[in-house]
Amino acid sequence: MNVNAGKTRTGAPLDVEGLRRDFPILDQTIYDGKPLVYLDNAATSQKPKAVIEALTDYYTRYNANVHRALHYLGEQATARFEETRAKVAAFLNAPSERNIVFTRGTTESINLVAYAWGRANIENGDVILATGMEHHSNLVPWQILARAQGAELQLVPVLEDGTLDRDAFNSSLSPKVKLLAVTHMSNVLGTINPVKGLAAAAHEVGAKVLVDAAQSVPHMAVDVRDLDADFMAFSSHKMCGPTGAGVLYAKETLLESMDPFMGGGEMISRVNDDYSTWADLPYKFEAGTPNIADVIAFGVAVDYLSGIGMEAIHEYERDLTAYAVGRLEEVPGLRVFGHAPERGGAVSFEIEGLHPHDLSQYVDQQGVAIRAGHLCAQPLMRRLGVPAVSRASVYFYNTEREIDCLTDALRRACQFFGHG
Ligand code: C6P
Repeated sequence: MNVNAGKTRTGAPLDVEGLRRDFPILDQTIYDGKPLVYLDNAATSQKPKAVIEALTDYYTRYNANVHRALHYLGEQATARFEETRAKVAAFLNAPSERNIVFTRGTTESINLVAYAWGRANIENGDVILATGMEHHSNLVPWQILARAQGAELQLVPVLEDGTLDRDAFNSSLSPKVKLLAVTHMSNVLGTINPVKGLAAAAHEVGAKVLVDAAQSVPHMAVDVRDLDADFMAFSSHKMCGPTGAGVLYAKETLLESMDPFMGGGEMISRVNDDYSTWADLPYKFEAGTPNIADVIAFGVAVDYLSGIGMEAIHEYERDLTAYAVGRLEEVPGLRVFGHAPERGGAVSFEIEGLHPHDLSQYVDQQGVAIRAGHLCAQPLMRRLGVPAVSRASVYFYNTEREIDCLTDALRRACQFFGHG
């Protein structure tokens, strides 16, 4: 297994040990001296020193509100804040910074679309098409919208191998479908959905397409123009940035046509006694003081990932994930959920007869952090026939040695609980 297949921009293999040194948190032992193995990256990634320092730097050198202060500090803060917008636009190959709205994260971005676009565009009898592998964040806002507007929410089924049922998708398409809301990469199955093809088919019947990119943008090169997404949502904290910052990308014509999501300071052009006019894009959708420090540090995270190269990260993780699936399946009684040919590094599994919470607590005692639960995907859990799963999820700083630690810990868990 060649886990060094990921190549950086210079063509050199990914220097994983070097990259790990950028992450102070990884260099520690926990409990009675166990080296920390962090395999819960789909929940949130760790942060490199440069990102942590950017936060301190903002608060120690140029803390000020943005877009309003005419003093030195305010100008510094505004410039750095807006630099992140330009970096994010370039990272996604978006046409301009006007397409980039800062939010608190994926969940808020999707809710923004559900309220500001959905309430004006979804009518009684319309269909919203989502899939059976959506995170609750890309499902519950559509349930609320469908109920409010008298629309129908349909879910494209998931096949046994963890891919979408393409035939069912095709036969669900009709002019009644006004929105396709689809995850780019499943946080449970790891499946990478063929979003470009799905979007093209949805566009043919006149639907708009929202891509939940919470798990894809951190791990692979994503080009919004190539995918032809109308809306795309993702979070900073899963891509080496701080929590509390995220992005809604949207096509400019759509943002122009939409009313604001929230009213308040910053999002207005003129406020009369009884009505107001709105600020230019994207500020129309950024009411109130934004999360300045975290957005600035998010820009540093984007630089950090760009410096490594998203293709290199994706390739490295593809090999590491294949290694992880192989090693996990050697554990007696263990079943991995999802074997899509195109997949990312979220690997969910069960060991027959062992509760995922007991399992994750046991491996935690061995120094290995994984996640257990329904992973905010209860409809998918029902489809898989389980109440919960265990999940290991990798990032570019994880190694084969850490996967071995996980599998050793799982084997010990089996012995401890009297299995195998
Ligand atoms: N999934 C996980 O452990 P927020 O919380 O807004 O940053 O992201 C929500 C979200 C939306 N879509 C997908 C596909 C996601 O994976 C997540 C977050 C975490 O799987 C926390 S439940």
